[in-house]
Amino acid sequence: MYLLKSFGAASLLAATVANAAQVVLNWDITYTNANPDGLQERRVIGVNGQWPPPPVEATINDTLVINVHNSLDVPTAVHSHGMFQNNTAYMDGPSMVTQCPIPPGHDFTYEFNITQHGTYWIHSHYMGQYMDGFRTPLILHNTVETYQYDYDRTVTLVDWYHAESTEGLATFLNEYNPTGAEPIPDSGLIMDNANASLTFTPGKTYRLRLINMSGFVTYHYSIDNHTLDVIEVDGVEVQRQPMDMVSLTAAQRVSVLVTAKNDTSMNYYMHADMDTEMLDSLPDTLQYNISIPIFYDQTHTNFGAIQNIAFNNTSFDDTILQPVEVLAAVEPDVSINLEINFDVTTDGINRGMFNDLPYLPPKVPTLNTLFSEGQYPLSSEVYGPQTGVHILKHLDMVQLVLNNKDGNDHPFHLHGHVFQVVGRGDGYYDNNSSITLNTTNPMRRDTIRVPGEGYTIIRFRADNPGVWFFHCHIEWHLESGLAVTLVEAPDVAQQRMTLPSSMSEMCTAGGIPATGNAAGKKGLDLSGAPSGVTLIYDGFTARGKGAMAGCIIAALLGIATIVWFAHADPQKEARAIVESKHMQ
Ligand code: CU1
Ligand code: CU1
Ligand code: CU1
Ligand code: CU1
Repeated sequence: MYLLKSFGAASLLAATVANAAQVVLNWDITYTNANPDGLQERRVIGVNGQWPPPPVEATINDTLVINVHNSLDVPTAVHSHGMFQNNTAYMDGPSMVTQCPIPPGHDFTYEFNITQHGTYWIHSHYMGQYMDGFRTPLILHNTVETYQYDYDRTVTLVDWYHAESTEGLATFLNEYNPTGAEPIPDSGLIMDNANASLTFTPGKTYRLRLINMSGFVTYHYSIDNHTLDVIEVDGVEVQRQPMDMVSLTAAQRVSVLVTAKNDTSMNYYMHADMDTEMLDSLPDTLQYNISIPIFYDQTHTNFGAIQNIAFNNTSFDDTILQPVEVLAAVEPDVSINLEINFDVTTDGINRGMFNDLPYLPPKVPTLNTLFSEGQYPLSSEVYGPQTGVHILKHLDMVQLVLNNKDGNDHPFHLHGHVFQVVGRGDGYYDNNSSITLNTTNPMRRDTIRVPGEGYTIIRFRADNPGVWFFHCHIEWHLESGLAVTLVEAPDVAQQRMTLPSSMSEMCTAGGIPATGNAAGKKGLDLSGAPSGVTLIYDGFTARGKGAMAGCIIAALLGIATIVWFAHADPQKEARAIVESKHMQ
């Protein structure tokens, strides 16, 4: 170090480069079996025969290389959640957005520079596959961390299903589920295990990196009798903010500093409580509040009193957090209103959608279309009628107004960016709303809770040319269509990037066209592009239509019941008629 210093700035630069490592992971994606809740063994998706997949650690300026071999019998795709992927948009991972999925038996290498630090995660971005276990923390260290702490621990939270995600999707995206009731998890897990624990050394400070890797539920997190000092959300460092509890929607991360007591006479519990408001039914078999011990002293079982803090989904207001790196919000150049709702569509399925149009994946990945249909760099038609494409101009300040007409909260995630959250509240936001926005130094993050029948306003600079998915991170909702595609500065993307040839080879291997518009054709011939899954009746409100579809199906079920009863036992016919009337 002394030697280097004496050589001056040039050598320091050399030293920085020399420190930047290549972190190479060889991942064979495999099925294996696991029983993490101790209730039921099931097939899971792991890495190199292991489950859970290994956590990934790297340091800013490193290069991350993930050599993937797909040993599953279905395609896969790997997303590093929260990475900006500046100039490597094609390494982002979402299937049919920035790449063709990796076919069974095929290899693909993800390689990108780590330009960020903080808490992230890596997960499958192919259908609901990450709920089958293909998800793991991605911890990125800074060269010198802003906050001081003695120990760094990762605490993952997940919802756990005994049924495979394809089974859950088949039940959820089904005409017999007109209200869109989501599959209810069977368990909750802290650190992928029903019997995990942590150990605290007295007086030491712990950075706990909380990651909600769930497919569905929001968790409220607390530790009895300990304060949580929030220092990071979604990779953005914030001014130290003491809290009794923090909430994390699916895909959110929060780092907290916790200082251990100078007393080993008591051990304490940490708690992760599911936000039950989002569950359509509350089975007795599900343990909603999960707790694991933090041991100060493993030789005794004296536990500090369990604090019964009453949490709900508004107990933790993340919008009060202030990023360490101050950035004021500026007036947007463009504002896009995105209405969120759920409704039964022409295919008989209750779907989530933006602006009355559910997302349908195109026949060619949108990024491939961007590169191959270069003559239409600033028109959205080539991307297809139902990919929800919005073209963003390079360097515009973009505002998304998220108006949630659904009664439930939804966690919205933007790929390739963090955004500023300048407003959030109840009701519908429009130009006439007299709301004072927070423009001083608003919180930035990559996944935000949008309240039920409320709004959230986010802003970001369109400084990252590429194709970025924006969607609800509840896997059931994403798969039903609650997504749009932001095609950002396509003209600049074409100048700056070239798709690696391995990407077209992968499309060909999977029988997917590597070039062309959303229909796999040239120019503006979009015949055959996925479309036509739309709202059913005009003139009804969304809520009315959902209720109407529910009534029709209830009536059909009622009639079926009458027929069945009549055949099975004529004496029950009268009762069946009464029941069918009740259902209507
Ligand atoms: Cu992401
Ligand atoms: Cu994600
Ligand atoms: Cu959602
Ligand atoms: Cu995504």
